[in-house]
Amino acid sequence: MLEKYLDINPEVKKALEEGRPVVALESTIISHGMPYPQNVATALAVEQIIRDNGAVPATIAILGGVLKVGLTEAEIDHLGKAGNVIKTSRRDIPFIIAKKADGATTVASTMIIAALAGVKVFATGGIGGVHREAQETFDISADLQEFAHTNVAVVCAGAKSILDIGLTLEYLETYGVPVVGFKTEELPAFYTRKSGFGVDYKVEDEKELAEAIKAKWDLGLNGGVVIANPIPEQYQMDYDTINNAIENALKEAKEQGIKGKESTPFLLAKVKEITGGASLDSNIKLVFNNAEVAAKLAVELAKLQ
Ligand code: PSU
Ligand code: MN
Repeated sequence: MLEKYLDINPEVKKALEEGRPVVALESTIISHGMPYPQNVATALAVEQIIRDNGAVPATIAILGGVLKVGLTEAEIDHLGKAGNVIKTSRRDIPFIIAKKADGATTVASTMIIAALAGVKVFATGGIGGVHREAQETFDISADLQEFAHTNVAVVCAGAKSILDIGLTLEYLETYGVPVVGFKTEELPAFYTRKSGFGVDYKVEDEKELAEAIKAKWDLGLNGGVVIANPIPEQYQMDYDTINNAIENALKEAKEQGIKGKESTPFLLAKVKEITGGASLDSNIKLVFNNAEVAAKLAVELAKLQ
């Protein structure tokens, strides 16, 4: 039945059958998170980093209504260029299938498709969360509910301050989602290493992380894990520069009445524009850093199976 919907590329399929490490990657970051051509160059470089660290990359998207696990270079290029690829979260998946459309998967839908394929580890830049003023707007990313249910470990660079980081952490706590700091006690804030918020647990290496994740799922404690990996020191942005840019982006979004699924892509593009591209450079570097940790985590998890 699943085969009707799911197309796992031969290399990924073989790795999964042999119990070798695989790392999932999302595609909204390609279509809506970064401009062309940096989006495509980044996606391809991330795949290479995953290979260099001993795992097989599986970029996930929906193409012509088929759930794809593992894309070709041409398919990644198409997602990066197309401009009409639909941002696809949990609610959208069945309709993108029925319409035989192209969908770029968010963290939530990438987790769903990764879990269907049996991929346990996923690397990205930033996850969605509880937006500022969510008390009024109810804007809470579907990513958070996915973490509550779906067994995939996601390496990210913490929560961006376009979000309300405190409320995002409260939400995750309520749903039993561990927020783990990779070699840090402080939750990183994407462009910067510091946020002023702590993590639930600091882990020292990928092996300890793999042991905790295995124990969680062995015990039937279903759901994802947020692994917060700080941007390398040399690439982090100046705290005030980035926060001013975010404040201005939020103000503009409010003035223009941006809401729903448009909100996150709008804010990311605005922040990039305001910082003159510096935020894009940081964004690319932190994704590379996350890919490396995710690959090493997948290697450690494979050893424990
Ligand atoms: N944060 C980023 N870059 C991104 C996203 C978030 O720094 O590309 C994307 C991810 O795909 C994430 C999605 O799952 O935005 C969240 O969108 P929303 O807030 O509409 O759920
Ligand atoms: Mn939202």
